[in-house]
Amino acid sequence: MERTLVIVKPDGVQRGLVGEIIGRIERRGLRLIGMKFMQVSPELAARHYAIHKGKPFYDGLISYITSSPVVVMAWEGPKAVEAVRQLMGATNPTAAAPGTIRADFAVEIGRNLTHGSDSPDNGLAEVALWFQSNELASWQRDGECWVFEKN
Ligand code: D4T
Repeated sequence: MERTLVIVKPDGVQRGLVGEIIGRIERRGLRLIGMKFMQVSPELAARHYAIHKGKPFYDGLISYITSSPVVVMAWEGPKAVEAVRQLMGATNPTAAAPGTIRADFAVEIGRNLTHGSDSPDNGLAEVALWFQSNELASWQRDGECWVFEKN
């Protein structure tokens, strides 16, 4: 069972795409275990994007993610990381496959609507960075056995 952190970034919230994005992940069959609506602090943004510090797009990335509220979620399931990355599409929306969130709703890499963890290890680390353990629910969706072979 993997965990992945998903962020509906400020453009997704401002453009009214929260329900659309959550709906696609929900319909895929993954299990939502945590969700909050929040304004991201510069400190949290810097920790989340620490790997990009020093890159030319870093300052723009920090001001974008802190510019307006986001919806942050933790999702769980077998291959959850890969499944969410596939739903989102490539980082650059014009390189994303048709039918993905970024191809369907975005055009610019700096306004690409969503974040999804890029590996199972980062999924665990990012969920731990953004959520306290008491903000995560341990539960099973009814009918999950029809999506997950083992749970
Ligand atoms: P996130 O982390 O937001 O899900 O994006 P990805 O995992 O798909 O892509 P990433 O870590 O390589 O980039 C993080 C974030 O930086 C923005 N970005 C990236 C940008 O504005 N210009 C760039 O040239 C790159 C590479 C977009 C996503």
